[in-house]
Amino acid sequence: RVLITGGLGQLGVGLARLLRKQYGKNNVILSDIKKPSDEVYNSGPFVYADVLDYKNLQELVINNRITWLVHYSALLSAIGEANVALARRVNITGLHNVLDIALENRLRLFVPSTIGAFGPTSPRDPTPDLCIQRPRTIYGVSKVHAELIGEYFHHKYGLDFRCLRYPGIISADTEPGGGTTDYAVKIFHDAVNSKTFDCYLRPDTRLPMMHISDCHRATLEFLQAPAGQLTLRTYNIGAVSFTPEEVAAEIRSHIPELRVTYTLDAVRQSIADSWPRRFDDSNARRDWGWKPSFSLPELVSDMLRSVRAQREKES
Ligand code: VAH
Repeated sequence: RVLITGGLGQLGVGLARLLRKQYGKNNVILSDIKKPSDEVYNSGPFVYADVLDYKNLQELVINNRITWLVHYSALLSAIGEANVALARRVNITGLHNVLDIALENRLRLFVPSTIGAFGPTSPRDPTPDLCIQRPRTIYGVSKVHAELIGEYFHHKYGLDFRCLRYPGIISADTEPGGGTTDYAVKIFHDAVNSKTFDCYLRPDTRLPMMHISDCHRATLEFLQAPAGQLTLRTYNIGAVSFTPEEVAAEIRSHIPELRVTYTLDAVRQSIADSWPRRFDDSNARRDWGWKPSFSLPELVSDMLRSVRAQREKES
């Protein structure tokens, strides 16, 4: 059975839906430290779980016979820079609790890493799996630590630790939570609602991005990959890579009147400028058959369709 921590963030509910299709509704338990919507309560088991409370987590894992743990609890890039002390507690102490519990209970542990695990001295275009990693955010530092200590637990104690470095994830009906790549989600809502969008990054800021469906499928396929196929325990996964002006141009092929202005946010621009421009994910493609399915045109038309459908429902 699967436990997802931080389940009410951008990714948890959608991943739970996919895993429940595969393994049955009652075999996937969503958890977080806040109250979910009625819809989430009704979609399958939800429990309170605080990754800073070791005993609470240990009790949950044992009482529910958990065998896989997906650890989504974390403060992401810009949010973490605004609260470094909390980001350190959740992203590092919380991770240590989860590692110890995974080891003690012999769980398969999935921890996401990120394009943010690279920094200004990493090769940026493309960024390979193995290279210099000196990130300049507490988020990136904590995720490099997660990669290193997770791989250490794997090699020393045999923990089945698995880690994917996610690009910026683009979703229509779930809020992103980090702040740096989030412009690429808001642009769709603003294009549909007001046909004007103010972007906090420069027009030529290229970042690796991925449709949320590709992210969930990659996570499931990687979790199901036979251990013998994995030559690494941490993999980049790529899909598309675009700039604000490129995604705006693609949206204009559907909404020609879209007007985009640029009001720079220096903090988020400096974070974006330290991140990869494109991912080299050849190891994931070779070892466990990773292949994205949403190109930029497909991502844009799917996002506009979803945002319009949401607007219909709300109106
Ligand atoms: C952020 N969307 O902007 C998140 C994610 C890799 C990007 O971490 O921080």
